[in-house]
Amino acid sequence: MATDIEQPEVEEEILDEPADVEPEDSKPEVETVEVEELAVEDEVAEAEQAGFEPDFEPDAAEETGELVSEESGGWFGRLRSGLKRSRESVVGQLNAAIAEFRDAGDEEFWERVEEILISSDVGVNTTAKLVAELEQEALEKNITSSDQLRKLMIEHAARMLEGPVELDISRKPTVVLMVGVNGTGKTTTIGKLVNYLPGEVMLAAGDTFRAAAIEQLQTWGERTGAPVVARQRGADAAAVAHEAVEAAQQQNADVLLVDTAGRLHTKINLMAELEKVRRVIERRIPDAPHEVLMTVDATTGQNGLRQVKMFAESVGVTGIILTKLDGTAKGGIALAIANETGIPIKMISVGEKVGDLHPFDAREFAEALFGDL
Ligand SMILES: Nc1nc2c(ncn2[C@@H]2O[C@H](COP(=O)(O)OP(=O)(O)OP(=O)(O)O)[C@@H](O)[C@H]2O)c(=O)[nH]1
Ligand SMILES: [Mg+2]
Repeated sequence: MATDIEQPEVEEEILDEPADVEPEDSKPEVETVEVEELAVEDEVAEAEQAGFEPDFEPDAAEETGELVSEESGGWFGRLRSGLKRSRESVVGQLNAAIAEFRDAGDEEFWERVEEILISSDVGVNTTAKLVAELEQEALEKNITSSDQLRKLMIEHAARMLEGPVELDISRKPTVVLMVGVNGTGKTTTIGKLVNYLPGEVMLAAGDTFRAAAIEQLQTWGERTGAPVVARQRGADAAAVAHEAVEAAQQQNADVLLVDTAGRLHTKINLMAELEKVRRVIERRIPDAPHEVLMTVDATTGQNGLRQVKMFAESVGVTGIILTKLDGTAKGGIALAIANETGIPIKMISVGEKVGDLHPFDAREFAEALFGDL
């Protein structure tokens, strides 16, 4: 799994506060970093593939015959198709259970619902809360039909998922720091965000660690017309961030999206490096980064919740982007994150293309999870 990719330890010096974040060894290069010519589409695709191990395997979806297509009803259709495997397993089970619902006083029924939700990554705590609320309201309202109960479930789940979804891009420049575990979709999401956001968007190649990471971001820059501030591989990520903020200010950009290297939430030194990137940005613009967005791969299950907690503690996450919802069997992690961290899910990603990034809609998400087939 991508979350298990080993990263060599970061050198000690990276943990030091930069006395001056403008080392002499390499000059900042805006849009002109030395990379091999990647003009040919095939080579571009190759560069994107190189150096990382995507943990979403299209083949897995193909096997189930559930590879989503554009005809499946827009992004909501894609989300539903993506969750279809879960609808056939987890939510399918839920549907079967709900279909037999008659009596809110039936303890066995609620136990069954609990079991199913836990197996859908909703997690023990959040499941307990959700089921207790549902049971109480179902009893109070004397609900006896499956349809009424399903509506109640959707309502409660939607309420749990609701939060401010808007990205705060009111500053000029607005600085957005993109963080997350390896392979969760940071760089791809940044590429998609260029198209999604209004105004002039600039990118910072803050992943100086992984092979081909800089090229991957530059390819997105070429595709979307966004300038990319980059240095050579191995450069100090904080220095890149510093220069990028400066360039965004000088060039009057509306938004600066700062990519970062994927890191395991459990690696203390790598998290410290990220904190340093944040501090350096803050030093240049005191209220920046204005958004710290964290990509969470929806296919990683409950581990996603632990990731969010650790990143939030370390760099203060302002919003979650839940990715790979087209490839997951379990969307319940959204409920766990919303309930247990209070950090809003702001966007979802249902594929690898530019148009696959969408604002999060709590009610629609709840309907996709708990709606009738
Ligand atoms: N199916 C699917 N694939 C996605 C989605 N988002 C990203 N991917 C793919 O996941 C893989 C990893 O995406 P990246 O954007 O490189 O992830 P990252 O977090 O930047 O990875 P590192 O920089 O290595 O930490 C790529 O193959 C992406 O195309 C999504 O919503 N659905
Ligand atoms: Mg990346």
